[in-house]
Amino acid sequence: MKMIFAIVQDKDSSRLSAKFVDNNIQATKLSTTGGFLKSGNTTFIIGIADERVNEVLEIIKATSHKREQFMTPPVSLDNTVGGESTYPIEVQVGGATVFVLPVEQFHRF
Ligand code: 2BA
Repeated sequence: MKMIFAIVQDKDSSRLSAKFVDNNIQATKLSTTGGFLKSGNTTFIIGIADERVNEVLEIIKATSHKREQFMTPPVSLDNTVGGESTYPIEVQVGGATVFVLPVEQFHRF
């Protein structure tokens, strides 16, 4: 068995949830915050049999889209490096960031 953590954009999360239900894939959905953009994203936790990992990855891949997003870096208080004015920078987010981990034990009590 494997544990899949998939971090996706909020805009893709409803469609991905629906795909998991349609394909009988059990998942838990968490509201999370990206450390860099400090904006909301969604993390799915999926416990799945080894032989279904690729199926799950394909669904995540097909459902998660890359998007450009602008972020304004925080104003630097150190004016020795000329950081008193900041400009928005463009950042590419996604499709999905996915971790696949081995599961030592799985219990349902
Ligand atoms: P955020 O941390 O908000 O990052 C959003 C996007 O900003 C990233 O997209 C990346 O393109 C960019 N970015 C992140 N850190 C950067 C930096 N120090 N300098 C320049 N650009 C930077 P993604 O790579 O697609 O990541 C989307 C979200 O997935 C991340 O949101 C974070 O919540 C999660 N994530 C990505 N890599 C991770 C990792 N190694 N461990 C845990 N979570 C991760």
